[in-house]
Amino acid sequence: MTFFKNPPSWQLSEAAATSETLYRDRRRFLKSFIGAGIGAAATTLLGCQKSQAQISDLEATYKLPEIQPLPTNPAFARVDRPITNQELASSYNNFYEFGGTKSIWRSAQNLPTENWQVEVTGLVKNPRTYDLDSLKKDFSIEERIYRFRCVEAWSMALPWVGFPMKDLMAAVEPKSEAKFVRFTSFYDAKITTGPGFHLGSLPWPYQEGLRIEEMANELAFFAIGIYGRELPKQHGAPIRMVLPWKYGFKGGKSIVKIEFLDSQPATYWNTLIPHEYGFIANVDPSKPHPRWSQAREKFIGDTPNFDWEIRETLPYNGYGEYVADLYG
Ligand SMILES: Nc1nc2c(c(=O)[nH]1)N[C@H]1C(S)=C(S)[C@@H](COP(=O)(O)O)O[C@H]1N2
Ligand SMILES: [Mo]
Repeated sequence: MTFFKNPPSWQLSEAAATSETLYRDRRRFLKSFIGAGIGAAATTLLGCQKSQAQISDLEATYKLPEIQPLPTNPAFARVDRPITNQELASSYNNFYEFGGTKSIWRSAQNLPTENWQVEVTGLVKNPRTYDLDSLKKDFSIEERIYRFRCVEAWSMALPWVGFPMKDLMAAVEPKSEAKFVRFTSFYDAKITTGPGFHLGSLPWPYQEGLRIEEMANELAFFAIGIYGRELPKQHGAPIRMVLPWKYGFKGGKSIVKIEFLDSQPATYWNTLIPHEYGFIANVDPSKPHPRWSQAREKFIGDTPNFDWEIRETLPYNGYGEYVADLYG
C-alpha cells in the first residue's frame, strides 16, 4: 500500500485538462466551470489544516443525537478497507447548493431541516407524504457499511444508517406503468446559494433518477444517519440516497420528492454535461471519464489526515454480485 503526501501526477493532468476548456460561450463556460469543480476536486485535498476552533465548530455539526436501536445488517457489517475518519467525511463534501468547493460544511448549516416532508407521488397506488417520524416508524432502520466512490476518483467507506429503498416501494406500490423514479433535492433560491445560482441557467433543483429495477435492488438505500447518529446537514440531512455501485453524484441529498414515472427523467449532471455524467453511471474502472482515468481511486481512510491511499477501483465498486444482472 502506498501513501502519497503529494498529488500523484495522474491527478494533476485533470486540472490542466479543464483550464483550456474555460471561457467559450456562456453555456460552455457554465459547463466548464462546474466541470472544473467536479474534476479538479482532489487538488483541494491538501492544505486544509483546521484550527482548534474550526474543529470544535465542525464537531458540533456531526455530534448529533444517536439513533437507537441500531442493528447492523450482517451482510454489510464490514468492507475491505477501514471506515473513513468522521472528521474528514464531514468536512470534504460535494453539495453544490451550498458552494462549489469541498468545504461547504459551514454554509450547509443554513439548510432548514425542521418539519421535513418527503412527498412520494406519481405512478403509485398509495401516494403519501412522509415526515421523519413516520419514516422511522414505518421502516426498520439498520446500519450498513458501504464503499463510496465519487466520479472524481476519490473514495471513502461510510457507515450509513437508514432503510432499503425497496421497503418504501413496497409501501407505496408502484403501478405497472412505472419504469423510472425521479428524486428531487431541497431547493430554495434564498438559501441554496452555490456557484452560478445568480446566472439562473443551471438545472436546479438537483434531481437524480433510477430505473425502477435499480431502486428495487437490495443495495439501494435511504440514509437518515451516519456514524450511528442523525445525518449532518453537509451529508444531505435529513434523508439522502445511497447507491454504492454507482458514482456518488447519483446519490441526491436532502430529498423532498420521489416520483414514479413512465419515462426516464432529466437529471442534474446529465443535463449539464451529458457526455461526462451518464444516467446509469455505474462505477466502471475500464471506462475512463473523458478527462481522467477511473482505474484507480484515492481512498480517504481512518487517519485524521488526508493521507489517501491509492487503490484499484472495482467494477460496480465491488458490488457486482448484487447488481451485475441488472445490466446483462
Ligand atoms: N443535492 C445534491 N446532492 C448531491 C450532490 C450535490 O451537489 N447536491 N453532490 C453529489 C456528489 S458529486 C457526491 S460525491 C455526493 C457526496 O456526498 P457526501 O458529501 O455526503 O460525501 O453527494 C452527491 N449528492
Ligand atoms: Mo461526486
